Amino acid sequence: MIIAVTRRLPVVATELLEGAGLTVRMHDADDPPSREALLSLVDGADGLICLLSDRVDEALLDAAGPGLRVAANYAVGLDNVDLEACRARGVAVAHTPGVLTDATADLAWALLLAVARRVREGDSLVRSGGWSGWSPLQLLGASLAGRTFGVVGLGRIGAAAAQRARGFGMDVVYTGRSRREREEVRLEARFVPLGELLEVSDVVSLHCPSTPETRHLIDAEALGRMRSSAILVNTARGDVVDEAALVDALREGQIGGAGLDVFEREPVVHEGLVGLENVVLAPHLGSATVETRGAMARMVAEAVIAVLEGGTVEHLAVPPGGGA
Ligand code: 8YV
Repeated sequence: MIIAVTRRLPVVATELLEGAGLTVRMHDADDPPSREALLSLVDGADGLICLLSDRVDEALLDAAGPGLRVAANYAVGLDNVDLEACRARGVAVAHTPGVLTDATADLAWALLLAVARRVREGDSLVRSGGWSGWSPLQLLGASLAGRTFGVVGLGRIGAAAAQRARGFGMDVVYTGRSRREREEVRLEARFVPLGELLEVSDVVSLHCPSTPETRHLIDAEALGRMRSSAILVNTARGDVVDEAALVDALREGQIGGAGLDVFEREPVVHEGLVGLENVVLAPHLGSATVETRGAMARMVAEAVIAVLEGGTVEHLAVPPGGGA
């Protein structure tokens, strides 16, 4: 049986798949395949390991043909996969929740600290040779202890980011589709409507999935409700924020700064963001630790093997055969 793998992954994925007697057909590169190359890669495959940059839609399922039984997305987010199309064709869909929680929460905090303490500007100053010594008023940032950390989406990653906020002595408020009462108690977090969260938070950290409801959740109006000193952190999905409105808000000092790991049209970044001082930009590094990417590779390979062998898989968005 053939497993199409759309990118070079940590080697454990290939080892597991080949160890199970499967043939790996890999797009053996760090750059994504063209759409045409992707469609030919999946032709006749029994299983697919794909990335969030690969659109798994009707056309791809057509190109794969009726033998395709499982698609495992190398991500927790599934916004690139047409789940209903997979279900209708009996293609199981797996993903990688859990193993990337801490890595992504750490990255949210890396961005937040870098913005709050002006690490990027300091680094540039030192490297440029223009640093003539420290001075009492040089590159003053913002303290976080005692301030309010606002979480949009208190799922696994949002809760892990909030836990770090508690460790930094911050108060936590959150919003989301539903209340998370156990997490509320554990994190001493207060549930508030989005509007109130935007108004009371010193940091707004986004951890919701990309859905039609969350697209441009943070638009010009939402940005206008935030504090002029507030920092926006996005490690979720780019389209949760209206990037053009964010550029305007940052330029006009409506908010204090932003730490962004995700963008509306990756890998294209709004050129307005690149020129701003109070912004730190990362190239979608949320899950990018050696340990986490290895664990994700193991998880997708094991999911593919389990579906093809009729075993059980922990994290399925669509069950084998499309479900009942
Ligand atoms: C990416 C992510 O998959 O899991 C997600 O939803 O956004 C990340 O883990 C990863 O960075 C590979 O692109």
